[in-house]
Amino acid sequence: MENKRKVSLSGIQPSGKITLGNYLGSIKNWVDIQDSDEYDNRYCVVDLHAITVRQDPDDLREQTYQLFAQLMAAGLDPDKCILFIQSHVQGHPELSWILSCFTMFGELSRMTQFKDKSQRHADNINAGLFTYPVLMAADILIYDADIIPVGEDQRQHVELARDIAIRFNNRFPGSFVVPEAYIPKEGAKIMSLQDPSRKMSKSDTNENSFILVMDPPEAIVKKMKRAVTDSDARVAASPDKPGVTNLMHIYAAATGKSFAEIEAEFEGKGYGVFKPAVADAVVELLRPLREKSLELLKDKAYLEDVMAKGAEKARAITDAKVRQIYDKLGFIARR
Ligand code: AQP
Repeated sequence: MENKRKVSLSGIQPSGKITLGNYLGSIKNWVDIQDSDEYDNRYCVVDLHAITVRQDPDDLREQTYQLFAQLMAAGLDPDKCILFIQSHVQGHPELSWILSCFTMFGELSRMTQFKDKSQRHADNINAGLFTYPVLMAADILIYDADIIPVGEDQRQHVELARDIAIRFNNRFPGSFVVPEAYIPKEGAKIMSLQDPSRKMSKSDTNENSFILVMDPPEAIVKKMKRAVTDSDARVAASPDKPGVTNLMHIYAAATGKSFAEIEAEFEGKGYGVFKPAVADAVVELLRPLREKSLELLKDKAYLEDVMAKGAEKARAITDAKVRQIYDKLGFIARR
C-alpha cells in the first residue's frame, strides 16, 4: 500500500461534440499528467452520465466513437493509461447505488449543475439528473483515485465525492481514498464566445458560442471573428471586459504566454489584429488532434479493440473493489 503510485482519474460525456473548453479544461491536462509518469491513469468516456439528458441513440453511439478517437488523438495512450467506456464496467453503477445510500437529498439539491440543467431541460427533470453526482463519486472512489483533473465547473461534484468518501470511511474505516480536484491554472473555465457570463458548453444550441475540437480552420476563424468583445478596443483583462478576457485566456492556454506578454504584444493594435491571432493559435493547437482523430475513426474495429482491452483492465480493479465494499456492508459473498 505504501509504495503505491497515486491515481489520476477523470471522464467526459459523449453528450455532443467536444469543445475547446473541454480540451483546455480537462483533456489536455489528462495527457500532461499521463506523460509526467507520476500517476497511474484511468480515463473514461462517461456514456451513462450522458443519458441524464435525452440522446438520440445513433448520435450517442457515433459521438462515443468520436470522443474515444479524440482522446487517443490528443495523446492518451492505452499502453500508458486505462482508457475505457464507462458502461463497459458494471462496477460503476453498482457502487453508485451503494453510495446513493450514503448521500443526502439536501446535498444533491445544492448542486449548481443540477439547478442549471433542470432549468435548461424543464420538461425532463429526471432522477438520474439529480443523482448524477453520486455516479460520478462512484466513478472516482471505485479506483481509489487521488486526483481528479477537471474544469472549474466540476469542482463542486468532486467536493461531494470527498464528503461521501469521508462519510463512508467514518462508518467503515479505510474504505476509500479521499480524492482532490486538480484544476489547471489556465483554461479552467473557458466561457461562451457569445455570452461570456456562461461557460462554453458542448450542448449549447448556439453554434457560434463554442469552438469544436473538430471544427475546420475556416469555422474557427469565423467564430472568433463573431466572438463578443466590447466597445473599448484595448486588449486587456478586466472584470468589465469579460469577452476579451475570455479570448485572452484561450490565447494564453493555447500559446503558454502570460497576460502581461499578451497585453504587450497587442498594445495599440485592437481586436482586428487580436482576434485573428487567437484564431490562428487555436487552429494550430487543434490541427494535429483533428487530423489524427479523422485517421483513427476510419478503423472502428481497432477502436472497439482498444475499448475492450481498457474495460478488461478497469474491471479487474472495480470487481475487487465492489466485492470488498459489499463485504464491509454485510452482503453474503457471491461465488
Ligand atoms: N467551458 C469549459 N472550460 C473548461 N473546462 C470545461 N469542461 C467543460 N466545459 C468547460 C470540463 O470538461 C470535462 C468534461 O465535461 P463533461 O463532458 O463531463 O460535462 P460538462 O462539464 O457538463 O461539459 P459541457 O461541455 O458543458 O457538457 P454538457 O453541455 O453536455 O453539459 C470536465 O472536466 C469539465 O470540467
